[in-house]
Amino acid sequence: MSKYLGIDASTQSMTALIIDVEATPRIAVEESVIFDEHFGRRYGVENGTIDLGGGQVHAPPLMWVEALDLLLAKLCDHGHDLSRLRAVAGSGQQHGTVYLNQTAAPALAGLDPARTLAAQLAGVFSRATSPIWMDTSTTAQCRQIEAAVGGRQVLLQLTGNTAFERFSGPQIRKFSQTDPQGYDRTAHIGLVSSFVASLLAGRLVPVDPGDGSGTNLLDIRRRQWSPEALQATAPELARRLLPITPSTEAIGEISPYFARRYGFSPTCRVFPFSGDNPCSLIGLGLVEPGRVALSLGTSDTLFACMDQARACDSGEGAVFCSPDGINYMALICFLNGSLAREAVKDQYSLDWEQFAQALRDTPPGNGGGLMLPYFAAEIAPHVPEPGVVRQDLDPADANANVRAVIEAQALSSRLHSAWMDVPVTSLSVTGGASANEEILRVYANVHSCPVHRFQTTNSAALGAALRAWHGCEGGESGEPMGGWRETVEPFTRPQTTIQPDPGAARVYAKMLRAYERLERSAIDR
Ligand code: XUL
Repeated sequence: MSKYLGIDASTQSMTALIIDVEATPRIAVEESVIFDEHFGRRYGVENGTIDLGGGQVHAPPLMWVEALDLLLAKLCDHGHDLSRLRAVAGSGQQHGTVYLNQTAAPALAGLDPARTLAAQLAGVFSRATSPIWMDTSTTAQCRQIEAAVGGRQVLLQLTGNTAFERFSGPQIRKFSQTDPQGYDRTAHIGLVSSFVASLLAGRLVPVDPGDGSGTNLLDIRRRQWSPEALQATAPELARRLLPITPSTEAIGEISPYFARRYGFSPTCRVFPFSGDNPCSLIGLGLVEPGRVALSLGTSDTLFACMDQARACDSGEGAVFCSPDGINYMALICFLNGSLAREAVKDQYSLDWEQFAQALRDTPPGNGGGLMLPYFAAEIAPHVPEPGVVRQDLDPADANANVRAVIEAQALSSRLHSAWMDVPVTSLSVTGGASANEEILRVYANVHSCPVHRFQTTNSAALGAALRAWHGCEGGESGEPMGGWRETVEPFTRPQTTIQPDPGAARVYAKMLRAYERLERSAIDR
């Protein structure tokens, strides 16, 4: 058996990617389920999420359950033989928490292949909706947790991160405070990643250090839950969290439900799921310190591989464990990613081709026109309330506004990644918007470096599939027989490279300061 499956449970969709390593290693299959298309009305989601107001953004975990059945049924309908899969691993949107009652474990263990997952699992949740990474409603809980561990610096040193609104710990604390009965009914708390892995394994699966480091609960150097952070977050949290499991070790075999219903081999192994960004780190081949990547998805993230957990003092950047089991990753997350691009596209009634044409028709620097694209509250820089700011930019000029939103995103990615202290000599790009070459040209010029694009824009699902392959190649001691470099190399050869234009790069070097001043004045205000 030479095929490996990666599943990415992201904000707006669930994707399956199969690699075949039999002869020349290659991507054999990519298939997605878009949540709004299938579940929009029934679950009341828009862009895969439910806006509950006051900065609260949730998603229904039962929708993810249904999406998994649908995704696997689609693979079978399209003639893909799942019995050839040797192992599966996955990735999930980071930070989102899933709250399960005591019926979850027996329900997972007794799944009947004649019925859907959703029909059998609708009753396992102690909270109907899961707060996700776009939720900004927990500022009070962030400060309380920092104070309870002995201060912001103590939490930073311990977990690698200051408290962030979207991280799981502050979200769990808020739930325990605002719905104590619901919290009492909660027997287990998982992340999106560990929850989807639990469905596949037919039992509750622990969190891996990659995704665990996005909780404010993990001792980042020991790669274990931190008793102090758990204590500071919510009552009796330790008994609600399963112990952390290493990212590189299989957690068991696939549940008989999937073997009987979709034809998986009963010996197909399941590896822990990790976060989408940590899996993208692998899927883009960042398995040694020094290289930098950019993901243009629902959120935009810029990240780098590091050999040490170097924390960000300003509280803007995050540090996670790499699921390679060795390294760490530095990450900066911009909430106004594709949602901001789409907002501008829709405001001027453009399609994506017209959006790209607008970039072709306008000059680098936009004649001095600037935009702060805070269509929603922003993570980096920390902007708690939405509000778009325009400077020397005519709101009626569609082309200039298109250029302004992309230039703002690219300039901001340069400004806010300085703390990583990793020289950006090239950018490996992924995510839906990386299909747009004009957008990438702006990034190449702003960062004054080549931008590489790869065979797939689904690097998180690819990274998950590569993790499954690498895990199966491990010897009995758990030591990988082939190194990570050999695993990722065949899949991470650039397909296109966009070189920077020196003239445009000079324009942006100047513009960066003007953008920084505008950003600062808006934040101070
Ligand atoms: C990273 C973050 C987002 C989510 C959604 O910290 O919040 O990138 O992982 O993809």
